[in-house]
Amino acid sequence: MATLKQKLFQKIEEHRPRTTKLLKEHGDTKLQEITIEQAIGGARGIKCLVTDISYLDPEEGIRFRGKTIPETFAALPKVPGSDYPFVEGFWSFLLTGEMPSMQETLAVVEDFKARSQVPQYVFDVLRAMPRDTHPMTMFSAAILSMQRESVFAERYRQGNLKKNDYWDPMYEDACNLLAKLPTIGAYIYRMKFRSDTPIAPDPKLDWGGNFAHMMGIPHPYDDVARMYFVLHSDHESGNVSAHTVHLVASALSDAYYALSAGINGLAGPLHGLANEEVLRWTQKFIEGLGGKEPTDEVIRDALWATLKSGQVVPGYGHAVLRKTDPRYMSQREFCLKNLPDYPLFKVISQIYKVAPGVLMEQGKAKNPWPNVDAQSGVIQWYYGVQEYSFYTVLFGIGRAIGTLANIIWDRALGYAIERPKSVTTAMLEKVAADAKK
Ligand code: HAX
Repeated sequence: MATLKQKLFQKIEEHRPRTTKLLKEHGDTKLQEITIEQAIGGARGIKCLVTDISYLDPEEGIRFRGKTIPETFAALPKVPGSDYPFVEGFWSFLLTGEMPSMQETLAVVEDFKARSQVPQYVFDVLRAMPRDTHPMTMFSAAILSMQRESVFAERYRQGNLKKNDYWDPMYEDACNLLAKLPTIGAYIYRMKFRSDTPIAPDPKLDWGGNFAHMMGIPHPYDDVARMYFVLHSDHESGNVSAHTVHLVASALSDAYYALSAGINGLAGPLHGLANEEVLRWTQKFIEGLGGKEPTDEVIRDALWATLKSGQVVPGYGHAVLRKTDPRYMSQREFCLKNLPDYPLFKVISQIYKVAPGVLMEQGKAKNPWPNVDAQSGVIQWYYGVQEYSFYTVLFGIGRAIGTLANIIWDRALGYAIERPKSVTTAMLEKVAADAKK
């Protein structure tokens, strides 16, 4: 049986001629025209990134390597006794585009175990930080602190690494880093929020199962972890975290620098931190009810109060999606099955009923429907993770899977250092005036 790395290499060699041909024979073919609105408005919709790992259709939502979320979950090898798949198998699938067999998946599980030991200095770094430091800051710092381990940086420094081989040490860094992230995340949680009582990893467990074990939360939290990490892994390349990882790595910064930077982007309230904001908003709303049942009218008023104070409604809207996020639906289905009568879930569902109408009435948001973050916190809360500042770390562990898979392929296909062009406002004004003539 070929190892994942050998299989990946075969896929890379098969793929390379496609990229070379596009560049050499069709490099000057126009992809689209760019408007002033796009230049000022966050490069929205500008097609200037290439990835085969996932694609986000505005109506349908995400597909991983061509598969929808339900198709992905259905096809991946499952952890024995669980409804959810091995995250390790998903990693293999994202990297190669081929669904791994159980045997191939278990080989990745073993490979990750061999790479999973976190150096003591990482814990020392975390312990040296003030205990009230945000968990995302800790997570990013822990990743960055391990940069000295980078195989890519070391091999590049040695001066004999060829461009065609860049993907190889990038693969090593990505696997070494990924294997350690559950331990780091759980350590931050237990250190900060469980009276500094870290739990050692269990070498018998898979990546997701071990995370649940180290969090100290029994089954079915292991399934929650597996589901959560897969759902949050990738959302094509233009979102802030994925784009940042890609951008930083394009300078041939290694995976540690790149992922740490991406995590910093994920920490923004318009991106990953929205899941924290959703719970903050909802809990404040529930407190304000003073024990009364929320009616649609009360929810409507609270949403309007948020909008009128100039804030966004967290968990709603999306830069690309134009319908309810299938990642939201996937988590909603989990809630309907496992916690249908949980009061917080009922409130979240009621907000789902009311918020789109309010946002449509306000008329600003192009997408009034919920995104992934509107539904993820309630599951954590139900299983006892009620410290919502931790939620984005969970997102970050998942996001690492997609972004690291991407930068391995970036190096394999020789993608260039990223360098979009800027213009001045006066230049835009001239273009606008010339267009009117
Ligand atoms: N509440 C209030 N106003 C909203 C809104 C919301 N949920 N979503 C969009 N708008 C507003 C925008 O702020 C913008 O207002 P201005 O014209 O005054 O600037 C206007 O509607 C048009 O924005 P848009 O084109 O629909 O949305 P963008 O592509 O600019 O932004 C965001 C997409 C996700 C950032 C946006 O919808 C938002 O702020 N949502 C709330 C925060 C959130 O849930 N973020 C998580 C998104 C998913 C994700 O990345 N997860 O990690």
